[in-house]
Amino acid sequence: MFRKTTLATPLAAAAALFTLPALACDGFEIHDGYARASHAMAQSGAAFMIIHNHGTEDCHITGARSDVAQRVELHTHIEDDQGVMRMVEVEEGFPLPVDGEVIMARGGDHVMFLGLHRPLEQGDEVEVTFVFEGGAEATVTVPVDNERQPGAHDHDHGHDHGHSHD
Ligand SMILES: [Cu+2]
Repeated sequence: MFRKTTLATPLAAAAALFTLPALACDGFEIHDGYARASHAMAQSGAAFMIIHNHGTEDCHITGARSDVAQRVELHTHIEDDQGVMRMVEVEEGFPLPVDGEVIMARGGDHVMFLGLHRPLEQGDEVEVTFVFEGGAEATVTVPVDNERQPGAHDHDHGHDHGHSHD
């Protein structure tokens, strides 16, 4: 008789770091991740973060999922014919080349939660799993911060990779 061992989730200890299986894409780092509801009682929400690729492979985010919502899509904003900014799904996903980054921010690229299973309450945490071309996946946990102002945590992204992250 063999007893199956279950690996403890490594996510608990490393909320802000990706954990990856040994597939092609590796070496990601995120900054300034957070999620928010579209408004109080909203059925939708979004997550924002900056993802750096410190690995050795060009990667491409092709999708995302989360247990917080029925559907998770990669979105961006485009200006329509009337000059109104609208959200659209980015079906081709976001490229993430070596030493490159994806900036998901208010008014731009973001992870969209459609059909929330539970309200995104201040202080909660949300897990988002990104799926990469080739099948690699990376899960990140971000805090819910409905009070964050657009751009409040923007900082100069001069590729100063010497700083530390906690
Ligand atoms: Cu959206």
